[in-house]
Amino acid sequence: MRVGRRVFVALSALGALGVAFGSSVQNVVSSAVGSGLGGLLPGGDRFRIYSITGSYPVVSRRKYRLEVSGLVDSPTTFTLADLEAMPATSFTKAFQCVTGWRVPGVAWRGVRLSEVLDRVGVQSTAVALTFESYDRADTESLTIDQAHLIDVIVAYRMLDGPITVEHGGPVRLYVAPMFGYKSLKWLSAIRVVDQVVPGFWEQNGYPVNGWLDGTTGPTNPNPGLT
Ligand SMILES: Nc1nc2c(c(=O)[nH]1)N[C@H]1C(S)=C(S)[C@@H](COP(=O)(O)O)O[C@H]1N2
Ligand SMILES: [Mo]
Repeated sequence: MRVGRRVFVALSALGALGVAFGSSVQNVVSSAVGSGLGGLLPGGDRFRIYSITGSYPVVSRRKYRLEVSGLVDSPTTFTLADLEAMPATSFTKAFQCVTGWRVPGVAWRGVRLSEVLDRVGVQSTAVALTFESYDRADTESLTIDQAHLIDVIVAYRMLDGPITVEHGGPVRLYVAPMFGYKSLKWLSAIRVVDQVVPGFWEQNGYPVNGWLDGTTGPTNPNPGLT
């Protein structure tokens, strides 16, 4: 489960600043770009801030839009206020990157992805979702079944505040049962499609099904869920 040198070189060619896979490089990068509130946590329990593009797309809370389209009955564009007006879910869980770093006790709040899907009406031919980012670089995928897990959320709060721009705010995906790369930042669009389309990290070698326990599926629901 590692991204090879070829990929790292490709990323560098793209001007990647925030993505590095050697731990020493990674530490340099995380201190260089800052690590938000995670930086206040003791010891090694800190977020590394990742950005494939080397910069952060800045989208204001007022201008933020989430477009949901594809195999749905009612294609819908959600504002942040729309998302905040929907039933909210909050829980706390460790955030884990596949490269080994881990941040315990991260608080999240958002709306379940299943709730968003119910609003637009997923059609019977749907198999998977693809996710797009305002960075126009990262993409992700989930099967329809994975998208209905109760701890897969469209998140608008993290670490007890609005999600900061470096952490993917105003809105990011948070796929609690999977490694961090599934939790796409700066979420701009969700398309309901008829096949799984591997996302950016998967095209570079990470498993499409990024379960934290390395097995075939979640073992137990998130105990911290409220
Ligand atoms: N748009 C976008 N989302 C992304 C990434 C990225 O580079 N760009 N990196 C992923 C990876 S590998 C991880 S571990 C987490 C890191 O989240 P953080 O940057 O908030 O620490 O974001 C994920 N989502
Ligand atoms: Mo990651």
